[in-house]
Amino acid sequence: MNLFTKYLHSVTLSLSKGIQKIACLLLLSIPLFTQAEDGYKLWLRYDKITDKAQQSYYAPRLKTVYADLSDPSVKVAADELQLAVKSLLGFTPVVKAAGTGSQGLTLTIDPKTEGINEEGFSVSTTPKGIHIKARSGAGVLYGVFNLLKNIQTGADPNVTSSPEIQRRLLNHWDNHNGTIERGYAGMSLWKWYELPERIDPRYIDYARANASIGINGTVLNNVNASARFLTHEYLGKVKALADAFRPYGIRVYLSVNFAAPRILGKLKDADPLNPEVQKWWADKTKEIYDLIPDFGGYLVKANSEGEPGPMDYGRTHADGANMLAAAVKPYNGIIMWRAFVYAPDPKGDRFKAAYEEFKPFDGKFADNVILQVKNGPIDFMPREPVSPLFSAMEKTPVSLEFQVTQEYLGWATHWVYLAPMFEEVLKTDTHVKGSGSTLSGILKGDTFGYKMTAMAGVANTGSDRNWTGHPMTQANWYTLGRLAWDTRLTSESIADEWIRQTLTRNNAAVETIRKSMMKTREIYVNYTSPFGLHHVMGEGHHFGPEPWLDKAARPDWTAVYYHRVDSTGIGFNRTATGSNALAQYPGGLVEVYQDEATCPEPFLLWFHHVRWDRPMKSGLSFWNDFVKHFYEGARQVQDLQAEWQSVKAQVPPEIFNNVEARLQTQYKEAVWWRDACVLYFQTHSKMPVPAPYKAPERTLEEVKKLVDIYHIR
Ligand code: GCW
Repeated sequence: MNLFTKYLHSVTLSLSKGIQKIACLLLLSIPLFTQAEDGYKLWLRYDKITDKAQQSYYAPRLKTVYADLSDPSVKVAADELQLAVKSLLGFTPVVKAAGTGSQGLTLTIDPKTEGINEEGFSVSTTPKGIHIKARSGAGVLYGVFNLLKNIQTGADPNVTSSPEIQRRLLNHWDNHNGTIERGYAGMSLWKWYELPERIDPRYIDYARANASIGINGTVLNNVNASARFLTHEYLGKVKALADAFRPYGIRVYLSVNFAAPRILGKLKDADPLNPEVQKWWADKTKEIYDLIPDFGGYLVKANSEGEPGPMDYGRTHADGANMLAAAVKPYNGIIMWRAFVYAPDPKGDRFKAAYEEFKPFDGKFADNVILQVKNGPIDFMPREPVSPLFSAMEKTPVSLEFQVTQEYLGWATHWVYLAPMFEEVLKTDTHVKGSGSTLSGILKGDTFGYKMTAMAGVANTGSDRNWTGHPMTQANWYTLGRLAWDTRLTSESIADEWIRQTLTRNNAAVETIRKSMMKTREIYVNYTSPFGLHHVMGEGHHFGPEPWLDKAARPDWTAVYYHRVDSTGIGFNRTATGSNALAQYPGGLVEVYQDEATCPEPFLLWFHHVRWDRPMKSGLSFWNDFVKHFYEGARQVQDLQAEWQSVKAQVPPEIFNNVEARLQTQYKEAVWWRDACVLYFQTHSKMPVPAPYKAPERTLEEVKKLVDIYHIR
């Protein structure tokens, strides 16, 4: 080898070494660029089916799909099947025109199908095939998603089902600038500046996820509504979203600003009895329906927390709602009028406000108005008794608003599975027509014969890759849809199916995770608000403990207004000797709560001022039991940590790490809650922290400083 060839040789060698290095680096970095299981796919992961019996049962039946693709919902159902079956069973079904074969999966719309309602479906298996029948395209789509769920959970695919509630909605509190009121999972999903031209593929995944759990409506914007959403420019953007969601059976609704005729229309007022105002709404509504023929209607927060409303002009809620109802009536639209209304009254009881405001108008609302009521009388606390309005409005349909985003339940760092809370609310016996009159019976229309029914949840979604920030709280979005479809479902069964589709199908791991999930809400209650303590969170941001808060812009935004602590005890007397809010309930429910001796302990401080030395069921004094709950609650977060560690090998690593880290934060914050509440209430009870618990090492003054970190003052 001469010198030159030697030189060439070494150059090539080092070059190839360099290339090798680059290749190695590239290989190593691939995982950074490919998508790990990070939660983006939600419960639509369609993890491979490994069970041989299942494979051989489903494979022949799913090879061919017979469907009439001219219906847009059937078309997306067939698309979903292709995507899902490829992933579940490793092949892509062939889609053929309807009626050309007998073996395989048939998707049929038959408006005369009996035994189901407009959105219901039936899935039935035969020796050679599977048949999905429905009265509408949306029904077919729901049937397909139900089948896919049952394949993944190993359940019987033969199901006939219809939704119990007609309108099953997400309420987004999203603002036009991309922020989300009480949103903890990033920014808004809606990229207003890109719309209407660009449809982010994420909108389609959002629609798929919702359709898979039966959600059929979305209110796109915050109830503290900017009038901007009603401009022609924005309506074009809303139309683009409505068009994208329509095949998935999802209608679009808007929150409206009651003063829009003044703000946008430059009218002198927004008085609902002013004919010019009425005309403005009629014209605006026509403009909307010209663009979006199936537009759902308006959601309205009026005369609440500073929002404009009919009372600004001496009119009533009924005047305001009925004026808007008349505008949407020609198009079959509806008005969802929120009952979250409470005037500041230092001597009053906010608990009573909504009932006092709306009860007199029962029967005075137009027939396309539905009153939207939060589950509890105050505001989405970790545990509330049900709002007395549900049993009070016999002639006005009432819908339920849950909060899926965890404004008062630890934002996106605390693992709280909300299904047990939703279930507790829905199964509450209101006693309105004797015992057994559950809240779900009222919502479904059984109790008072409503023609219109609805259930809504304030969304916990955002631009985070995994949609909800905390991977485990995807289950809360899932729950909302499932329960609005079927209020009889149990929290356990919902958790089970969610875990099997989202995290793992390993039975032992499913059981561990499900058991953890089932405990999370009570654990949160234990370390933040045992025995019905409520509204003791940080001012404004509503995070962390601030039970000492005694001054705010309104008295009913302080903590002391609610817990009424003094040297004798704690709790709000809402019986006849106190605010008498209890009297707003039907007699049977009054009986449940009115006697301190028999009132269920989880609701004690909602209705009674309880003495520190009151004996509890546990045998402990109230003070000792109260303190015990804070300590045990914080300790139980450590149980959750250990249980989560035990499923490490069974869940996708990125999700595992995410939850593991959030649990560390949760523990830290649970201890913060514990120390803050115990130290503060102790200044009133003057009683020691009972053994075996050790008094917090930090002082109350030290703990008080922590909440300021969250204040944006
Ligand atoms: O819970 C309170 C929230 C407000 C919210 C309001 C409401 C949208 O703190 O942020 O405003 O309820 O439900 O209208």
